[in-house]
Amino acid sequence: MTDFTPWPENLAQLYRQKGYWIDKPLTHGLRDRAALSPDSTAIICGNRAFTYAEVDRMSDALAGRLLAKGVKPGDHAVVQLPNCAEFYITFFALLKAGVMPVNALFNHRALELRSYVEQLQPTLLIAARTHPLFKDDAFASELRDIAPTLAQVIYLGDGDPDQDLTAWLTATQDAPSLPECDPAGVAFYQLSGGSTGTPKLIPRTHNDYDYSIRASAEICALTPQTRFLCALPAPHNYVMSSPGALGVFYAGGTVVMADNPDPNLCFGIIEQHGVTMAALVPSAVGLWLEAVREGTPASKSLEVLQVGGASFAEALARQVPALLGCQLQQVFGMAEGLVNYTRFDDPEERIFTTQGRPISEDDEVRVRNADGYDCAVGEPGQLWVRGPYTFRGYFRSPEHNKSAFDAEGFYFSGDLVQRDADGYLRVVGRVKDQINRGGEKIAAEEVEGLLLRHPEVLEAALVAQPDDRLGERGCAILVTRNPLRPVELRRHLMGLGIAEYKLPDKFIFVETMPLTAVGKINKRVLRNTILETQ
Ligand code: AMP
Ligand code: DBH
Repeated sequence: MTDFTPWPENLAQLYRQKGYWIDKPLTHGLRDRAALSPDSTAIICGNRAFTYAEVDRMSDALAGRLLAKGVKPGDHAVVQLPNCAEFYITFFALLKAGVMPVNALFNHRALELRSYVEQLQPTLLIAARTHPLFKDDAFASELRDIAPTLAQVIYLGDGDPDQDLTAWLTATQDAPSLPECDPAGVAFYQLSGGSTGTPKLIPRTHNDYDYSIRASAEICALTPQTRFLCALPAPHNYVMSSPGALGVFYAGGTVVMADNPDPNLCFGIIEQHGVTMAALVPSAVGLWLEAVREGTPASKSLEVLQVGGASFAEALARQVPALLGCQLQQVFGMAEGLVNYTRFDDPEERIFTTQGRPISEDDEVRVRNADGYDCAVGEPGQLWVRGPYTFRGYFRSPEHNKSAFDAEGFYFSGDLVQRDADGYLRVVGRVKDQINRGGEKIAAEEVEGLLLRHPEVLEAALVAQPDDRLGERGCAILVTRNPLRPVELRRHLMGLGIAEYKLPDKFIFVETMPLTAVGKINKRVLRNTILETQ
């Protein structure tokens, strides 16, 4: 079972030749900025501000102390922090120490964390005392049973300086000696929205991720004057790298943190800190537009609003410049790699009606019909892609990799797209068994598996139901032995430790499931008949 599937040598060579892969550690942007403009503000987090020099020094300190405590280059870490400056400082520290983290979302619960710990067998866990699972030490001990390797646990907000993250960030010595980095190797694991029973991990290398960040920073015209609002969960690939916080650090700008995208919170932060750019999912844009319609003045400083993560209705897209007084940029990306942007000099029509075109001229995008043949321009088909920052295999998932990739290493994202003559894509549907709930992805199979663990549940299917606010919501359709109440099923799922956003919004009970010719539950029929009538 491979941890990481490398690109074939001929392509790796091409990517270096073209200057995409520059064989530098992913921390080089921060290092360069700390040298060039040490006193510029890198992060604003509540009433705290951190300069580039401070972020660099604090991440050095943490890296040095971790290594001194026996954490080794090549080790894995599981990190779960809220949206705060420490999230980035910790990320840089781990990369500097050669430790490969996965950054769990803050709304992940026991089930997700157990899975990451089980898969990665980390030596290090960094979590927050404000998270319900980490109020005391019980869950960390449970995780130690799953991964006996887990020797070091540090908490944000712990009373004991020996295990308090903030204390570990304070330099006690001069710059520590740090290990050499292999830029062709894995930097960290990104989370996949997934469509299978267990959450899949995506190995991202220094070279590939760094390229996507540099190129994104250029496409999005970031400068040291950029003030970027990070109001989506910080570990999300979108706000990390498209161009996200890492793009902003590379360009020497400022990342302004917000807990969530609520306009009541964000409009004030934007005003206070002169935010110039924000990244949102469509459901949040809906709330921002509504706030302005109801009389809240739009921000004067905001120049660009990025929208991505889920389908964005054209009617809403058209309202963005008029109501929010800024440019719209549509972003269609995936933690697995490929990212598309509309460009600032595109005609408005294109910005309103497409999800952009790929970052790189060497992103090889194929739109294929169900038989595997290339589609004509404009014809909807399956999106397959390979390129300089699209991964080549999930972490230790040989079976799944067989179906996710073709023989030439093209990755099938599960999206249905239309491509125009200029390479601009429009996302028109999906074949993966996933619910996109306001940008939060839910793998149907995972929730179905958990529902089936209830003794009264005989059959279970999770399907997407259109929703005005979220775009889609999850609807569980069930055959049960005896009548059950939704509250019992919710309690059952929460008892298994599932993240709350994965809970079905609705439960429907049926006598029998419609089946396909081969005897699988026919979700198309469920969607078209049962949901239509509810
Ligand atoms: P993930 O696997 O969690 O990184 O999610 C990536 C998926 O989100 C893509 O494969 C799409 O299904 C969806 N997605 C991302 N951006 C957009 C967008 N702008 N429009 C429609 N779907 C999107
Ligand atoms: O939804 C996503 O995963 C996503 C959206 C926009 C993404 O990973 C990205 C940009 O990089």
